[in-house]
Amino acid sequence: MRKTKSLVLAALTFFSSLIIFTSCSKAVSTPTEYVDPPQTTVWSNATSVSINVSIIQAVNVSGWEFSLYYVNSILHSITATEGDFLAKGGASTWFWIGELNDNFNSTHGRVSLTCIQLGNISNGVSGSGTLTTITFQPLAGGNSTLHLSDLVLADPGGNKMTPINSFDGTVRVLGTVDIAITSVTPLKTVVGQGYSMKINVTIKNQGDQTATFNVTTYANTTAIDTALNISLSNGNSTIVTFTWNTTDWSKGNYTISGSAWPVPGNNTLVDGSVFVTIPGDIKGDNVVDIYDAILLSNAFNTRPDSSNWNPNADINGDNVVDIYDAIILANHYNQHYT
Ligand SMILES: [Ca+2]
Ligand SMILES: [Ca+2]
Repeated sequence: MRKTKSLVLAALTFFSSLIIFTSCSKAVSTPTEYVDPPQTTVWSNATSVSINVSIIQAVNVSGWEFSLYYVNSILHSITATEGDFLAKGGASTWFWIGELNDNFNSTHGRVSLTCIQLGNISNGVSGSGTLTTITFQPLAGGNSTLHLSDLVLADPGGNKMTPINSFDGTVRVLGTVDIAITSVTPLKTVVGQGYSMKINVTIKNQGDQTATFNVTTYANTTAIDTALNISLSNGNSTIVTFTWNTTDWSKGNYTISGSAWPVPGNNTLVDGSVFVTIPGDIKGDNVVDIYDAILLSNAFNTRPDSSNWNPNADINGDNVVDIYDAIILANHYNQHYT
């Protein structure tokens, strides 16, 4: 048993050494271009962000060329400058920006660059260095891959070298989060104690990235209802309907507000008030009497799309003023409180 284990261990050791040796020998012989650093993080309101494209394990290079693709809703390419690599050979160099194009296609921009040694060159450049520094302006929150493509390395004889390894990079742009409650609308202004009512809250994402947040509605300072994990893309609005069950709430006037959390900035709106009273007190004057009966009668058989709809007369909140509301009113007739 022990012998078998030792054999397995020996075999594993042999194979891992083989893998390490193979990958090392491959890495040493293959020139590799990479976005440097592999990941850069920047705020969306920064004026610019620069990244390098660098090379290692170069051998006898006299010219290089590549394209780099980026997400054009996240980044705008501003400029590119030559790095130190090819100038290390001592000869003059010619650096050419073939393309700084935000609109390569509907989603991506492309930077295409070329650099060669000038004159009658016998020796290229070996080793490592920076090929170029590319500067972008961040546009909006999100991630953009920086994809290296169409890599060319040439020797002084004008021969193309292969293979070339490459490693892409990423620019992560942190967008601004700006969630605003733009309206808080209680769907009735008078509610019978013990009944439920709806509150519509309109929320707008004024930032530059999709945000996920929660919204809580309040009566005075006490929470009514919370909607969790609302996801809203930038520039868009949504209406969330909350339910306020007034059971266990005292009679009286309440100021209604909505608040988004956790988000930075001013995200609370106080808008509208609701009077909690005896069921049937449609008028909201602390007594159920003939005036309330008249208001109910005026709205009898209506629904929310009716011209004479009175949401306060829909005492049980089922979107119709009918006999059931009249019965509730009758059951509380002549009741009052101070
Ligand atoms: Ca009344
Ligand atoms: Ca009703």
